[in-house]
Amino acid sequence: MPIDATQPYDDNNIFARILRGELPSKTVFEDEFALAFHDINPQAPLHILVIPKGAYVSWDDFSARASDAEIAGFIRAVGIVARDQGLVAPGYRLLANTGLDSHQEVPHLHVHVFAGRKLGPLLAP
Ligand code: DGP
Repeated sequence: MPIDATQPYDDNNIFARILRGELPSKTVFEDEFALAFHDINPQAPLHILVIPKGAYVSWDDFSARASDAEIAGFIRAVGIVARDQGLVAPGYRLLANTGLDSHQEVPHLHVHVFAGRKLGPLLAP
């Protein structure tokens, strides 16, 4: 079910539980600000999720409330993940679903990194 991006943060959402180590994930990168792991249901040959360590529901929440250090750290982490995976030359797509119309399902900010094939037009018809 898509979530309302204006809802309060739910400490028991699935990505909060991954961050606490209560659920497993196939981690590809971790630092002070971010964790990156393979999506459980990949939509491209490579499909990684990058999440901030802090408790933010969505891109909206993060961009409004996160500190400058958290924002810089998170954006840099996304770039590091893409570079580490060798994606700069072939190219990749970033996506951050936010709220109901976007069909955001997990209420903890996550940036999708898609790569590994020609990704086609930006949006489904
Ligand atoms: P979105 O629709 O933007 O909220 O995408 C949520 C993504 O999260 C979706 O592609 C599937 C992925 N996902 C959901 N639960 C889990 C999980 O437990 N582990 C991992 N690795 N990914 C998950």
